[in-house]
Amino acid sequence: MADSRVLRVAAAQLGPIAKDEPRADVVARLRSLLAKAANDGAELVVFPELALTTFFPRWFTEDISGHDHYYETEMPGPETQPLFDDAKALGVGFALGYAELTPDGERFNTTVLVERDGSIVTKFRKVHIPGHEGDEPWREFQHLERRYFQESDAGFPVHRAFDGLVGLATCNDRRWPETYREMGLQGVELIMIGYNTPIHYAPDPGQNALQGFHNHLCMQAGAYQNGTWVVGVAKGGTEEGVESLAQSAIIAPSGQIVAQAITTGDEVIVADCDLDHCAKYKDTLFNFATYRRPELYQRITNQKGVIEP
Ligand code: CDV
Repeated sequence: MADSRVLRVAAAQLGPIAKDEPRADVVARLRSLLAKAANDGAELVVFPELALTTFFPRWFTEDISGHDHYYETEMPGPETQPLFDDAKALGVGFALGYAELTPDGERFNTTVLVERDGSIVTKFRKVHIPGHEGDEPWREFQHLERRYFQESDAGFPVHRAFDGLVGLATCNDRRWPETYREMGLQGVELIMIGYNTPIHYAPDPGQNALQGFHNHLCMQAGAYQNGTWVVGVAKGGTEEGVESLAQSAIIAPSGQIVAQAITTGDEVIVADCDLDHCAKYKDTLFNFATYRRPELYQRITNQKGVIEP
C-alpha cells in the first residue's frame, strides 16, 4: 500500500445524452471531463450509469434486438479505446457505466472499472433491476430495464485497487442496505455508484418531490453504517423530455456530503478521500467483529426473502 491513502476522486456528472447523439460525440464529452478531472489532480473519475447512450429503457420495442445499437459488445471497443488511452496517459482511472451485450446474447447494465495504468480491474453488473418488462403505454414514459437487462448473480465483490478496497453498485442498487453491507463486510473503503433517476415515479408520483432526499438518504446512510466513502454520480437534466435528478455527491464515512454538483449538466466535482479515515468508523462505533450480532436476530428466509414462521 502507498504511504498516503488520500485519493483525489472526481464525480463526472453528465447532462442529457440525446437519442441520436453519436457515440463518438459522447466519448468526446467523457474525455473532456476526464481531462478536466486529471487537471484538478484526480486519480479516479466516476461516470454515471449508461454513460455512453441516452437512457434507452424508456422506450418499448417488441423485438429487443431493435435496441442492439445501444449496447457494447466489447469494452474497450474501437470507440471507447481513446478513454482507456487517456487514462493511461494521464495516470487517472475511471468507472464507466454502459449497456453490455455478451457473445451469448446476455444483456447487463454494467460498469467497467479501470486503473490508473489503463488496465481493467473489474466489470460490475447491476444486481437490482427496477421497472417493468412489458409495454405499459399508460406511463408518461416507460422504465423497461427489466426488459433490456438481466439481474447479475455475482453480488457486490470488493477489489484491491487505487491503494484501497473498492466496490461498485449501479443506480437502484444504492437504495438497498444489503448492497453496502455486503461490501462493508468485505471492508470496503470506497463505493462508486452511477445513476439515472427520473424525477417522475409513475407507480407513486407522491415520491417525486422526495427524489433528491431519498438519493442522498440511502447513500449517506450506506456510507456511515459501513464506514466507507461513497461517490454517487448522476446523468441528470432533461433528456428526451424526461427530467432526471442530478445532485451528484461525494460522501465521507461520517455520512457527510463533502462535495456536490450544483448544475444538472456536465460537471466535475472533486474531493480528497482519505481511505484511512474509514477506520475511524470501522474501528469504533461500527466495529463489526466486536458489536455486530446477526446471530442474535437473523432468521432463515425462504427464496423470496420472506421469514419462515
Ligand atoms: N436507473 C435506475 O435504476 N433508476 C431507478 C428508478 C427507476 C427508481 C432508481 O432507483 O433510481
